[in-house]
Parts: sequence; structure tokens; C-alpha cells
Amino acid sequence: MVQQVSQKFHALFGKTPLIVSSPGRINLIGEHTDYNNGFVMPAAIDKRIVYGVQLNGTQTCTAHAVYKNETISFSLDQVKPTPGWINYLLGVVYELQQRGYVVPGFDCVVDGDIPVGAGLSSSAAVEGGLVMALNELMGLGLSRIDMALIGQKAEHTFPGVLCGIMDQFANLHGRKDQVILLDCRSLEYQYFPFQFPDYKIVLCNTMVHHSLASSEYNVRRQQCEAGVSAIQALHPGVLSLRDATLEQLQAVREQVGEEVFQRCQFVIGEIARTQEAGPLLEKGNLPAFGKLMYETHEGLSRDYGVSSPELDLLVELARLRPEVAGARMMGGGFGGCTINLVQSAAVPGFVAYIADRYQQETGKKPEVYVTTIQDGTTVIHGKALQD
Ligand code: GAF
Repeated sequence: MVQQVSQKFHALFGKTPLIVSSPGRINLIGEHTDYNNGFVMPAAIDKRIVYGVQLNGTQTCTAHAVYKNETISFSLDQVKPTPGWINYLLGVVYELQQRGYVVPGFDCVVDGDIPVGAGLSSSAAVEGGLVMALNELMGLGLSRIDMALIGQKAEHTFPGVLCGIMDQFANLHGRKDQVILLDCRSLEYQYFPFQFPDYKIVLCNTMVHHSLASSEYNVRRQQCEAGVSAIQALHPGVLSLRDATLEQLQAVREQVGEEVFQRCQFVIGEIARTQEAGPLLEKGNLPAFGKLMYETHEGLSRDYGVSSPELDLLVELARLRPEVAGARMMGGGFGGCTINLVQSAAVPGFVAYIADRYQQETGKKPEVYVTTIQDGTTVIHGKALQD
């Protein structure tokens, strides 16, 4: 892909680009906890976006997406939300401008193999890759945390998804064979080795992406905030669900109503589960870790209301198999992938079984990816020579 992007860039713009590789992410546990100041456990994976970028000395940016065979140009004086993939690039440029940086014109070619709408955060990869490339070409000296925050803000202001920090953080801080335990309140983090030769991480793609995903995501966020406001009236020290206890939530149950209660109950439980998960991983206790994953799925489906019949089916199919330590839906929800911890020797049988049963029940052919944990966003070629 690197070579292809480089060649395409030469063909279109006649220059040598800076190349940046920007991965998708998985999340082992800690779902919908990031915007509640809780913990998450993501990692960057072997599916990625590759960028070729170079400054062009004008006030215009031209971007070519290889996978769409589409070229779009925009002027730097008129950076505004625009439907389609270009929106994510525009968001990054806008956020840099908002921070006072004078973004110069640039050309870019982008290609990738992160399936879109699969919950593997291709959008954070598009954002992280561009901010990294511009940081390098403009010599901005931004930290990886700064870059993650810029990507997150871009997602808020342009596509309008009020996401937490997990995806952009994982995209920029991923490390080969390690998962990140991130405290989303302090942004302190630690790595846990994830090297278990006996197990593989298998992602099963429902091939379904509901248009509800962004609007319902924002609704969940509001529901969590409603729960916090009610608790805060009694306990002023509670600033987020991270600070709240189940007893405190119970005390406002009637006031907030059953739906908000269930949403908040899930989040409080999920934050606790994610804290339990670190030591289990350290001990290599994947069967116990996997049990927590199943609990997470139940909560996401029953209490948080972000699963779908297809995701529930994939988890139920996985649960019937002794070689699967744990499985759950992953990411924002309403479609996309499940994440499964599967005994290595049994992976081919599991893949065949899932493909067969899922197709029988839904008529859809799932895609299954046996994935590995890789480094976060990386500049592959040093600063390219200006022609
Ligand atoms: C999406 C969001 F972008 C993340 O911030 C996170 O909230 C996740 O859904 C759910 O855990 O990927």
C-alpha cells in the first residue's frame, strides 16, 4: 500500500510525499466509558490508512482517495463541513486553524484497508494520519496527546459525533503486541503485553452499519449527563459517572426514569469491569477476561441499547464454542464487528462455523479478520525533499 500511495502521488502531483501509516483500533473492554471519564483498553491493529502528503505552496488542498478513485479540492479560506470522506480531513484542518496554525496548501493521496462502518475506527485513522503528516511537514512539534485531542475535536465539529478520546488516543499511542489501559479522565495510561500464542483476536464483521449510529451515540452521551446531573444535585463531588456509585444512582432512579437509570448502571459496571480486566491480563487469565467480555456484551445489549440483532447473533454463536474465551460487540454499536478471543489452533474451524451459521441465519456473508496488535500512527518516510 505504501508503494502504491507513493506511486500514485508521483503520478498525480510529480513529487515525493511524506508517508504516514495510521491504524484502525480494537477495544478489548471498556465500551462507552471514555466520555464518562472512565477506563478503556484499546490497541492499534494491522489494518490501516496510508497517507502520502506534501505541501504545494498554494492556498488549496487536493486530496485523492485511491479506494474511491475520487479527487476533491478545497480552499483553505473556506473550510466547512462537507459530506463524505473529505469531511474528516476538513475537520482536522479546521481544528488546526482554530488553534492559530496557518495551514499551508497540501496535496495528499490516501488509501486503506480498514473496513468503513465496521467499528474499527477508520475515521480516527483518517484524522490521526493527517494531523501527524501536517505536524511533520509544518514542524508543529505537537505531542501525540495534542494530536489525539485535535482529531477528537475534529470529529465533534465536522461529522458531529460527540465521541470520547479512545479511538484517536489508540490510533496515536498503539504499540505492537500491547494493549493500552487508558484513564480517560487524567489521560494517564499504561501498556499491558498482549502476547498469548495460544489465543488470537478474531473480528467478525456483521456487514451491517445502521444510520442510527451517530445520532444514538449522542443520545447515549446526553443520557449519561442526565444521570450525572441528578446525582450531582445530591452529591456535588460527582462530576461524571466515573465518580458515581450504584447506590447514588439508585437514589435518583425514579427521578431520572428507567432508561437513563439502565444506561448509567451499565457505565458504572463497565468502568469497574475494565479496572478488573488489567490484572487478569497480567496473569494471563484469558478465560476470566473473556467472561468479563460476555458481561460487557450483555450490558451493551440489554441496558445500554447499542447492540443489534446481528451483533447479538454473532456473540451467541461464539458463546456456543468451547474454543472462544470471550466475545462481545465492539465500538459505538448498531453494527460493525464483534471481538472474539479464540484458541489459536481452533481459529480455522471457528471462522468456518461463524461464516456458515451467520449466513444461514441472516443471509449475509460476514467478513472475519484474524487481527494482530501493531504500532500506532507512524511516519514511514522521513521528511520528503521538496522539488
Ligand atoms: C466510538 C467512539 F468514537 C469512542 O469514543 C467510544 O465512545 C466508543 O464508540 C464506544 O466505546 O468508537
